[in-house]
Amino acid sequence: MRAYWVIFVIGCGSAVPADSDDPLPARCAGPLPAFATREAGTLTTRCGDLEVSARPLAGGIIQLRYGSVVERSWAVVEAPVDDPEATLGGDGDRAVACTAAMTVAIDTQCRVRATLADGTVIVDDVELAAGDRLRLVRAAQPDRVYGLGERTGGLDKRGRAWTFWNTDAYDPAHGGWAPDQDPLYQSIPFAVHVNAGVAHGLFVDQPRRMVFDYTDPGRDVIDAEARSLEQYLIAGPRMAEVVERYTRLTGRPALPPRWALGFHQSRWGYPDGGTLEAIAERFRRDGIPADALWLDIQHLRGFRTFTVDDAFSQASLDRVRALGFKVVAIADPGIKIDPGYDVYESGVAGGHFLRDASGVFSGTAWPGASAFPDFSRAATRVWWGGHVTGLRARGIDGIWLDVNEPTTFPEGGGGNTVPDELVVDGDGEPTTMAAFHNAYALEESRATFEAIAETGERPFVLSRAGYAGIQRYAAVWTGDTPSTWSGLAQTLPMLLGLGVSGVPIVGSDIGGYSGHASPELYARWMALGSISPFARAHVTDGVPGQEPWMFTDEVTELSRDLLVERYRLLPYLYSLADEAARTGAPILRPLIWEFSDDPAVAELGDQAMLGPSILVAPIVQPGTTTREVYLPAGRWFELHSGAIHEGPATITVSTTLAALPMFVREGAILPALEAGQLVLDVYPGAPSSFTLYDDTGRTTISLTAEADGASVSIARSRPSPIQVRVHRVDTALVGVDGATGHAYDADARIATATVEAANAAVRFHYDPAITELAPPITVAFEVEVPADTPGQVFIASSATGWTHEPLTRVSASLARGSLTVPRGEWFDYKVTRGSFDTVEKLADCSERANRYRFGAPSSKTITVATWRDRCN
Ligand code: MIG
Repeated sequence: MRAYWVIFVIGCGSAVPADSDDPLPARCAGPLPAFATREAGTLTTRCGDLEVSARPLAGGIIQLRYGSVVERSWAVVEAPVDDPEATLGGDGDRAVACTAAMTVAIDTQCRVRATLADGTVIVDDVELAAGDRLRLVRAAQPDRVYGLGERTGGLDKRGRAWTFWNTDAYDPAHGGWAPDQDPLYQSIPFAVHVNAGVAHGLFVDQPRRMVFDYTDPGRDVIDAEARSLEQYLIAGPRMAEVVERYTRLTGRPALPPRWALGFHQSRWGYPDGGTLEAIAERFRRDGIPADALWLDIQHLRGFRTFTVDDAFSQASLDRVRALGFKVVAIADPGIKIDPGYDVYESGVAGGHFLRDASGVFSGTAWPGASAFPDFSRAATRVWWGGHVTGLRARGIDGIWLDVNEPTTFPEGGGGNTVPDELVVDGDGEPTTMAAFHNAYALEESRATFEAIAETGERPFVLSRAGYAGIQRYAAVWTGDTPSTWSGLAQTLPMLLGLGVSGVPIVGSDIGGYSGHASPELYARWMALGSISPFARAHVTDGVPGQEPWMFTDEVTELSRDLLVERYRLLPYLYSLADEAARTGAPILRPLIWEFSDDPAVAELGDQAMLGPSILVAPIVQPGTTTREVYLPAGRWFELHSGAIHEGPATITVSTTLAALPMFVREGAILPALEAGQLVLDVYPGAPSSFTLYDDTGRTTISLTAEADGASVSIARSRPSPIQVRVHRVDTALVGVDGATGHAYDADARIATATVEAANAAVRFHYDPAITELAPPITVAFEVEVPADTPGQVFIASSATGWTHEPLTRVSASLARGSLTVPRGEWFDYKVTRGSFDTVEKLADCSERANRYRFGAPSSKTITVATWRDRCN
């Protein structure tokens, strides 16, 4: 395909259009200019060969089309409805479309100028070039650009050109994608532009090769290998509204089954069922929570998709499931060309594969010569779906769609794809792979999702590649992120960008894909993973596994703690997934999503909000002992201890290897699960509410601070016990109305009440005055010692200036006691018998690194191996 370059050009060079200072169209009521026509709700203008039209849609969106070729959309699910309030007309020599939110004016040269109701210019065409490709140069660059799907770089996407072309981004030099590599696997041509805190969206629905270029500060360029561009201008004013509208257009995110939000363990590839069983048993034995084990291409018979090698017996998979694990299996699109293999044969018989002049197109994938299904064809999606349900019937719970750019391996390595000129069905409107490429994985995901949904189950599909709308069917992971600090640091902004792009269920390979992560890197990655919507450890083949116990005891233990905490918060995460499914809001969001008026967070990409209420500040740099955390305006409570910080403030927190700084925003309502019981941690402030979701339905919880306490109301359809915990209550609890019981913990500074009724109004009475932001707290110790340990046992800690504080010996091998330490801070300690001459040592008598703990209510049993005076 040769691109004819520029049939039609107007405007030129860098000249700023003469009308850039023209007043906004005063009205839309004037007569239509001669170059424009109006048909139903669409305004169409013509300039030479080019046609540009504007169609206001109900719900704060204006659809713009450049070019007259109308191609079917793979992204848009909502049949467009004209905006009944819109007016179409003329304003002098411009054709105008006016809506409550936006105005579009098109001049005699078909240049579009769009403004928001507040007068902000959001589209200002200065140059259009159309032909076999389309190039738009626009002035009025937004202050900030967010989203654009899966991208390297910072949160704000200005300053670079971004390519939309799904790519197997593997670079052998890095063992994954290279720092700053572009494009990666997903193409989501949706940006949230922000001007002076006001957000609007631009979605260009074109799956062909395309570039958004933001490198020139004065002008944006959209350059597509397409004869037409369908665009949607989406009104805000907040990011939440833009993404709500965008996901109404392209489909709301699928709600995954609850287990999908648990922890997942994967590697390329567990060799047999026995290994899988051993991994499953180890998780249970070590008390590390996990919900799913993954089968990479090793489980296939000779890389044949939808087969399971004999090494993975049904009995073995059943035993894994009996231990409470789900099993997710990979399904690659490259189908081995192999007469005798039923998937290939039925694919040929049904005409399901892409074809070239010589017959079924053959490309090289893992099985060698492979055929590729045409997922743009309804019958092919049904055929694929039949194989998916076949796997499901064999006990595979979820499907992992990999290499679906689709990847082919050319001679010499490096990811390539099938030829652009192959013809595809296009659901009865034939086109080519050039037009379908970026949507290939979307339709593969659709086929997979719909087949499982058909069985009545809620599907879980993970897809590497995708296009706008992928959120309807699949979770997304960031592909082959190298196991490097740079890989880790680029991950959080990438997850945030995906979230803003309407894809809420996102994660990265915990530990990185290339492998050999250091214990420190793995620990930090586990912390980020533990707050990622999708949390899966994975690694390439031929390197050590990245199970939590493959590093040091310290890393095993902190991984367990991080995952236990994730599981404690699962009711919150699950509710956020429900919110995402209802509104499109990301689970992990940039701070700018919540604090659009705070310029300090506009580019903040190393912190995030987990839902509306928890600020997280993972550590993504090596050798970190402290990190700065920015807290926007308002009151913040350190999650575990209740220590208070008044924002706006930049605080410095210490970062032991186990640290994952998390702060709760005033007004928060956090559902959690503790010992099988539902708990609501509430932080009264301005009236707030939260919708709790579980598989029985939704519960609406409202919270208000009162002059003498707090009110909590709970509205749900059936009764069951809930514990409500109010943070913070610094002086005694006077009483609680509307609960079956209540208690006050003076050290934790928490008031607790138990509620049983379906609909409850609980009133806590206490003096809400905060006496001290972070009063000291008492932490309990339980120390197991060798039974023949003589005398008393002590704790020496940095919190008390390394003096030796006695515990009570409750039995020969157990001592208990407590220490008063700074609330919400880490401290170091060691166990002694009263002096450093008797300090604890490791079993091999080597010096033990300091133990550390956090100043928060918690209990932990530790074990002393031996003592210094026993080692010689
Ligand atoms: O060509 O299935 O990103 O997660 O382990 C590599 C093997 C194919 C790439 C995926 C990776 C997976 C690997 N796959």
